[in-house]
Amino acid sequence: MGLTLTEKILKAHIVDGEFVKGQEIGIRIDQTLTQDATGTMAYLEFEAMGVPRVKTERSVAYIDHNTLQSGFENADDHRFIGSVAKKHGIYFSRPGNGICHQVHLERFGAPGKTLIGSDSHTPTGGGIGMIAIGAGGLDVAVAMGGGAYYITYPKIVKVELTGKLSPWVSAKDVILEVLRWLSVKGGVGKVIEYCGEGVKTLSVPERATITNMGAELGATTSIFPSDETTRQFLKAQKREEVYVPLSADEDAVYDEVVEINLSELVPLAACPHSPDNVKTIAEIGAMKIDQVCIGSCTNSSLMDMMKVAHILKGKTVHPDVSLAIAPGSKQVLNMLAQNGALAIMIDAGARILESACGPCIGMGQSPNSKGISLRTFNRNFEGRSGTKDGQVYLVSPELAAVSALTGVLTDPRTLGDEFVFEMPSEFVINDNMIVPPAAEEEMDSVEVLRGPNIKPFPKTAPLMDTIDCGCSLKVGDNITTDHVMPAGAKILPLRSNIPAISNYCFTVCDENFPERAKSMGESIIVGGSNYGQGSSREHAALAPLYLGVKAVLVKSFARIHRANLINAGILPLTFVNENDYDSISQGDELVIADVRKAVTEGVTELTIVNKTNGRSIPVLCELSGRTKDIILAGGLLDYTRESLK
Ligand code: MIC
Ligand code: SF4
Repeated sequence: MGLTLTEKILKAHIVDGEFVKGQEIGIRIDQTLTQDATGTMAYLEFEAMGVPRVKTERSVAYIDHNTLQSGFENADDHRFIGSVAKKHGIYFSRPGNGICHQVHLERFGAPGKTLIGSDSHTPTGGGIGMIAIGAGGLDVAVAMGGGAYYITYPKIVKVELTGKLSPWVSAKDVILEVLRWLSVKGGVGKVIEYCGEGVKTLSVPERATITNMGAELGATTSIFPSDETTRQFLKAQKREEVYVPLSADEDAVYDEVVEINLSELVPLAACPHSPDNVKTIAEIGAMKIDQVCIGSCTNSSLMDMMKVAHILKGKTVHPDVSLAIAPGSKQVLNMLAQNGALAIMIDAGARILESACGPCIGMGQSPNSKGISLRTFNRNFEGRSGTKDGQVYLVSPELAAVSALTGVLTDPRTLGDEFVFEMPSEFVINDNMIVPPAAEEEMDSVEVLRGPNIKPFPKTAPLMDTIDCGCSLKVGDNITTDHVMPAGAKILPLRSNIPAISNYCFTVCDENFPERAKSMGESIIVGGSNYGQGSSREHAALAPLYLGVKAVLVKSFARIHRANLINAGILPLTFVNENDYDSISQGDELVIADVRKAVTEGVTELTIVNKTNGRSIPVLCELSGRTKDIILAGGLLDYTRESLK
């Protein structure tokens, strides 16, 4: 029986477990990446493990999220990451060099390799045939130390692409179509593998847009084959030597198959406030807009930017619209500067931002009250833009650019003749903003520079014998990590300071949660389905840990967040009967008797007694050998320390 591409790469990397769907497997990790908002914690954790030098083939630390220095905090964090990277064998991409996923694709990614990154959009690397997965910082720290990364052996979905995109229909519309079909939870436990004749019609940046935003499906990752297009891209990046051709076998067997005819796609938009709330432009109509933001790791390649410049050429941004453009990397920005496209954008009235995440993570450019903002980004969760009632629509760069000119949502197909962008045969290459690590013999003399904002990892404790405490919060379905641990210019500088950032935990849902949880001492959170979707930020588990949360009981979890809870030593539980969600209210007193004994014995069905109303609620506690030991130890850090003894 033939193999899928995913299976081929996983098979070449498996170090623990067996190839059985739904079971946990450990894979060897070739490359890691971190960004600054998750990186400080990841490197503090790495230091705590006591491994002197990373054991991966390549590890890179990027600065791209917290690039607004409105106080000493972010600047201190950058210095810490730069120095820790130098000491421990990690390449350091300096602020200004670009968004981690864009730069990694350009300069480091390689087909057939495994990559984990402390950022949920790490699957961007799937655009060149990598198995690239988003993970919590602690998982990345363990991988840097040479440890395996554990995933549930995924179901593999084949998306057979046929046809060819029509003029002005974009790769963004492909992934929006997939989101419309699968929804934000439809990808959980799955790898999305793209195949078929249509693949050949898509360039590497287009493929990367699709795999990047596969994160919004909740998928483990997404992947394209590595083919002649991949080779050309790597050659133009002067890295042809890492190219290997890779594809699924003809007779590979998939768990699900779906066909998308690219020729039939039309321009789409994800409406507020979810990436799967997808409608056609015709359905939405000519809505008046206030802001347009072009960039983010999904759509900031040279190709995207050149299309935008073509549309803006000789025109002026509509007087009622603010247009911001952030090219994805120094390479992209440099090439735009050299070929004149940057001047076209400036001339049209675009506000050019530095090559970083910027508005995507609420770092500036928040829309006006109730403002309608078209963004080429990947997430439009409520409040993420920094404006609580901002209305964010996710669209293609083409659609964004033409609408910035007209002031209303505009179908880019009205632009007429197709613009064909030829991928360059040589990109401008200058890696002077990537600092290599110190040589092994100089490592010891490198001093790690720590600012006062950097506080140690919160205290953990082994799993209690019995959990007996109140429900400090009850929330509904599709809670994102932006709800649990909001981002934005005010809160992001506290990413290295768990005690301080905890004061913002869940404040989007309930301002009083942090105080209440603290005063309760220990507590349980109750939620609905797809709990913890979105970002990989482990702060969404570390803040609850700091606030005394012992267990989270929900209808279902998003993958990375569940892993982060386990890593933090918080017990993840799911309802056996979803209707039991209604039998717990905020403030109820809950008991899980002899929980430590049950987990030790591998019991998967536990009972929670609601002392307030007398109900007994069956719950699932599905932990495998390794995750069970992590929970018993009080989290991955304690578990790793114990296993290193
Ligand atoms: C995001 O897009 O939400 C982020 C910011 O990149 C996060 C990481 C973080 O919270 O630092 C992600 O996607 O993992
Ligand atoms: Fe940065 Fe936005 Fe991409 Fe997250 S989704 S890595 S914040 S650009």
